[in-house]
Amino acid sequence: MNIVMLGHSQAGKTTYMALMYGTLNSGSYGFEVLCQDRAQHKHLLRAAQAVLRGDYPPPTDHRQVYDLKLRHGLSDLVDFRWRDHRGGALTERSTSQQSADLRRDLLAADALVVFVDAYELIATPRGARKVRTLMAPITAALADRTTFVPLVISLTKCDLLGEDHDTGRLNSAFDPLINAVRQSPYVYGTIVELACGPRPRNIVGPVLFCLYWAIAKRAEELDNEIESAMQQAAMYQAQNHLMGRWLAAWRGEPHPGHSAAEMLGRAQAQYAQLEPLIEPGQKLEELLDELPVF
Ligand SMILES: Nc1nc2c(ncn2[C@@H]2O[C@H](COP(=O)(O)OP(=O)(O)OP(=O)(O)O)[C@@H](O)[C@H]2O)c(=O)[nH]1
Ligand SMILES: [Mg+2]
Repeated sequence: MNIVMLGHSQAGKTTYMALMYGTLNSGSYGFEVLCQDRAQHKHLLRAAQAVLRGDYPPPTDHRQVYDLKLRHGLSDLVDFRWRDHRGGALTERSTSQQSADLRRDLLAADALVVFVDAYELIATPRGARKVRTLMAPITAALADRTTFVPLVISLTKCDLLGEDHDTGRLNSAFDPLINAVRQSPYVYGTIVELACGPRPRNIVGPVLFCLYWAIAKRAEELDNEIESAMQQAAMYQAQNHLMGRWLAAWRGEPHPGHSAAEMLGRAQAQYAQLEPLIEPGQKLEELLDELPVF
């Protein structure tokens, strides 16, 4: 699963990535995120510890790709690739290679996490303008999607806003995108207020929202396959009488009893894949209960 992280330079993408890894790698919440690459693992943990001390990472100067895995107990749930675009990729001219790469990523991504500096958005007219320019290509690319994709709007630096900040005003900057998502049968969206620093807030929301939908989608596919295998098993079983067996032999088809057993075996194998997804899926639903879905 490809998760693409987007946002202007300085929006807080790399900071989030590190703190998300640090938080979930420790196994808190019953879920564990693991990075196969030992050097990246160490780098991310060090960066997460620094962020908790209020020490932020340097700007990203090239695209970073992390191969990660979500685990619950002893079950591996999802392998996912997390991409950190260099900031500014979105604002460059549409002829540039980066813009083309971005559109390709937007259409191919299995999940999208868009980062917006909430403090800049609220405090400066420039911040609101930047959000409009950022949202336009995303809204356009999502309208062209014909496959399922979760989308998270991550509002960063919410620790810099007052306790009683105007959430409605913050959210209204995304109305066109949110409306486009509501119209689309393929996109499942949410919006999360984040704080990355010594007093972190909502860190697991964006990543677990994306992974939850991937797991839910897989569970739905398996459920459909099990139902179809069970129906076929019942159909073969109904033909498993003297005349049915004779007809199958006459047509050169397999024994209906064997076909029914094969279909039951298939359903059982699919259930063995579905079963480990049920409990973590329910736990994720509880963890994400507070997030709006549009
Ligand atoms: N107060 C506060 N500052 C943050 C937070 N997240 C990021 N910052 C600040 O924002 C700066 C930029 O964060 P980065 O994570 O490097 O931003 P980026 O989106 O990766 O930027 P590029 O790599 O240039 O694309 C950091 O150096 C911090 O100063 C946050 O949650 N709270
Ligand atoms: Mg960065």
